[in-house]
Amino acid sequence: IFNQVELAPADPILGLTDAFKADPRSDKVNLGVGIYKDESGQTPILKSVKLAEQKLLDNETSKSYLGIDGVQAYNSAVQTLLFGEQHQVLQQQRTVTAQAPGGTGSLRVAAEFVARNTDSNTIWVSNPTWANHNNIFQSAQLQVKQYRYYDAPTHSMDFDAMLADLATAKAGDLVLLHGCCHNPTGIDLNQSQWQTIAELCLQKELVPLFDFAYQGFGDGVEEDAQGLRLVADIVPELIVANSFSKNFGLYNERIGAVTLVAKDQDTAKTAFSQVKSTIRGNYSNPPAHGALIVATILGDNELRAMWEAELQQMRERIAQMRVLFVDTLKSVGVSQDFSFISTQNGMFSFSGLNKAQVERLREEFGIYIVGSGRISVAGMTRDNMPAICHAIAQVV
Ligand code: PLP
Ligand code: TYF
Repeated sequence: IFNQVELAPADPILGLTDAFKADPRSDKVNLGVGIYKDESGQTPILKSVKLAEQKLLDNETSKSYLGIDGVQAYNSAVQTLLFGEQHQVLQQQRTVTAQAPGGTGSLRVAAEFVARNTDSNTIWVSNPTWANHNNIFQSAQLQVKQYRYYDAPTHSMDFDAMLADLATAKAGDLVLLHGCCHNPTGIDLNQSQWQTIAELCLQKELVPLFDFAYQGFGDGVEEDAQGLRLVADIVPELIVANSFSKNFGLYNERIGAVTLVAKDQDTAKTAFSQVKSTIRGNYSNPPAHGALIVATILGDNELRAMWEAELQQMRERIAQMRVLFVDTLKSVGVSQDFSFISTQNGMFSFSGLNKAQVERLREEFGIYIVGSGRISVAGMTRDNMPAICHAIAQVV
């Protein structure tokens, strides 16, 4: 039967990493995949994570299975991180959370839960969005539609177009929203836009699905959750798929969670039974290590403060690289305006570089950028910045 199988296309981002690894040039730079690098170009284990792991290693007594929904202390820590201590959706006990393998696993569980248990079969995603969204949702039998989001000529959000497209959605449709640090554009909704989207969802009975993979990489842990919290104040039902790959640097531990907010406690409980059924049919129950790390850090004042400081350091380094990038481009004589990059959020910016320019950067200079022109600013350092900017000066 295997001879009937057709070759799958490579992931546009992870495929680029393979090409990067195979490149023999020693001065190559990977600005493709969204992985945080420190000033020396490494992706370090956070100190708070190492300390938590040591604690776990010293104290663990069993490797017995977790429950289907994972570590309880983790799930409640996730809820507090998402909504804050006081939010009505927690006080009214209409929020349920299951640990899941990374943001990707959380999105997949959420999508499959919806597809199998409700009349909803359509999800709206921004154009552009993270390439894997299509793949995940289609694998879960959802139909994917796009809403306009980005205005390329002005490097800014086209909010009117977003509203116009979502106005054509039908009751029960899901709307994927990036909680913060939109991937790939780095452009987020402001508070009044969040309010407008929340009211539209309420009025048209659309269900927001938040993909929250970068909490703390925009303005701060609490600040980045303002959009989610505001929407949760207004709509009766929503879903969150969050990830700790980036903000705890736990990429290969595969740790995230799927959270449902329902209109009341009973509905939440019943829905959760089906979320667990979905998990059972996929991987039965999640791996423990990542969840125990996160729960240990968030449950310990000292470790939590250490983590927040480390996260702040990552966030501030990226912000510095944005400014340095714009300044260095100017100083090497690039007249094209790239100033918009310094005001965007998170790891990514849409550079506006076209396919041919991206190709030349890779072939002639060993600088790897996603074909769309998306740059992972988190891969820039003071050391590689001059080479990056000189190369861009050659291709624009
Ligand atoms: N959603 C977005 C927007 C992302 O950029 C990523 C990146 O990895 C994910 C989800 C997936 O997260 P994870 O690696 O935890 O599966
Ligand atoms: O967008 C990125 O670069 C990150 C990492 O299939 C990533 O989100 C990229 C592709 C993929 C999984 C993770």
